[in-house]
Amino acid sequence: MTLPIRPLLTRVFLPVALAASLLQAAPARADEGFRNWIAKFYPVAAQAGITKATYRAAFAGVSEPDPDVLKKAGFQPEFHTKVWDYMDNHVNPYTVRIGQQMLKNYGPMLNAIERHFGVDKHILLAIWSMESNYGQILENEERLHNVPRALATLAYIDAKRAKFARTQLIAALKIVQSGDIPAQDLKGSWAGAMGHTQFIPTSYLLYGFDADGDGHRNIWKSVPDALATSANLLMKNGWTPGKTWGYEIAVPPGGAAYRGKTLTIGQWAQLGFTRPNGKGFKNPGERAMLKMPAGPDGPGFLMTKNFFVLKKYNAADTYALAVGLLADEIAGYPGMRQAWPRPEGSLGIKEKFELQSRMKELGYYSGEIDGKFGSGSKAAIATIQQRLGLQPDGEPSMQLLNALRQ
Ligand SMILES: [Ca+2]
Repeated sequence: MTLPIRPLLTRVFLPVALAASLLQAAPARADEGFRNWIAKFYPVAAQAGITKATYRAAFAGVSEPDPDVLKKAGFQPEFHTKVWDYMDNHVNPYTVRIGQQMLKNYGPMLNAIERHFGVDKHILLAIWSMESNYGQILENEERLHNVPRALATLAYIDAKRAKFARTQLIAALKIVQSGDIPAQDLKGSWAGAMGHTQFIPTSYLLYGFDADGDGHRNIWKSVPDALATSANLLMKNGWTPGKTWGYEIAVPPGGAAYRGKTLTIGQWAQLGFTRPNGKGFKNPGERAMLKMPAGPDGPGFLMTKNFFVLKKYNAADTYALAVGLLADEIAGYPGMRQAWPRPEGSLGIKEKFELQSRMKELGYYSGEIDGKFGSGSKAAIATIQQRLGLQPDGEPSMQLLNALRQ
């Protein structure tokens, strides 16, 4: 499956422009409306047991909607990216190397969490990487939002997300009231995902876990608390200890017709599905679903129960697959054997690292060399494309890399 791609301009700049024009249209009235919204929401919060003192603390100094939330509502990157680009962004030499470093740094703690919850520590490291780049995004103050303000903004301006935002806001207020974290430290993404493992407030209330024993469930500052909270979520949603998430498989001719079907591993083997690493299957009685995330011409995977537990974290197949593949590589297994069906002229992961290094050498790019093409890399590419007289779509390509090699 090739996920729908929209041109960069509508993806990034249009919502910004729209949001900006909305703000410019009537800033004073918008602020007043927002303050009224906060005042009117208090009785709803009070019904959920939120005290006036908690409410005041949560909204101290908040008088305007969060402008960044206005910009970002309406833009969800995961749904606009091709599967191989998504995998490159998340499963690459950088994320594997840092994961293995963290495995060393936090070895005893990870072993303790794995023993307590029965959840594979490499899976927890992969989730940590996926969610916050091993905590790195938490160091970027610009990306951290006051969670009650962000959620109130969403509830106020975004009709589609209002129900979600109101529910999360109540949960966020309960977190403030619990004393686990001071109100001014309740930071998260524009949509309320918080801490090292990016829990939304309702999930935090369900699964938050104090692993370092200081009496607080602190997923913002405590790596043990954050990873134990993820392990708790997976355990409570049915993670089977000691089992994998699935297997990469070579699909026999005609096998793609079975996409989405669930059979036992033994039945798949009888149909001619094999492991590209040449190993046999364990657990022939285990049931598994055939997934081919890049379509009938791409590699296949047999997904076992734990894959579907990973989807409790994020419902996208590509997310759960990236967690599984990254966990395997952090654990020291070789990566995928089969190639994604990339169109001719597009870049593989090695070329992406090279392109970033060259852009950095030439002064177009100042970010991390991580193979990840986020907005910084894409803006740099568009600038170079413009200089070279190419279509400035911001997409990395062989044409661009060759131009920079000269
Ligand atoms: Ca703690």
